[in-house]
Amino acid sequence: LNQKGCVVWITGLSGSGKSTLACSLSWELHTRGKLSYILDGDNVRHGLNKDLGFKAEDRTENIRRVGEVAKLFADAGLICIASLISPYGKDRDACRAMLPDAFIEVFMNMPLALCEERDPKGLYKLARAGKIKGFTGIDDPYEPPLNCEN
Ligand code: GGZ
Repeated sequence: LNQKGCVVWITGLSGSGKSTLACSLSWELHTRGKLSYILDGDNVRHGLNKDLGFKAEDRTENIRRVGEVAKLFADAGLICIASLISPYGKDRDACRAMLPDAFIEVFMNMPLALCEERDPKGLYKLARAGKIKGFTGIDDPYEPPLNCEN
């Protein structure tokens, strides 16, 4: 395998297009003969992180575990694409610190109003109705990156 591993960390609101970008990036890399693997918040939360919810400590632990797994993939020589809301700057920075030379942070800079308009899973509607509490961007924080690579 003739490639150096790295982590591409995609952060942004729900519905901002993280998974779509992860998927097209993975395909583009594939067509160039590069091996990649996607770790998606929504998927990882069904397995490895199914014990975690959405309070601040749980999100922090979610990011920490995915960061550790992403590092393992990068050490193995893969391009690991992590796609999670990852709302807290300090949690993203802790992941960056694990791979200081091989961490590419990509910010999906999509206005909340547009994410909410798309609302692909109807979650914003539920959050506005008070049926989901602590939804990122509605009644839970999102800290935009200050040091992203895009
Ligand atoms: C944010 C939530 C919540 C709350 C469920 N807040 O658009 P989705 O559905 O498919 O992606 C969201 C996903 C977020 O998981 P992450 O692991 O990326 O979040 S974090 O990095 O903050 O740990 C959304 C769904 O889970 N979802 N409840 N309260 N998103």
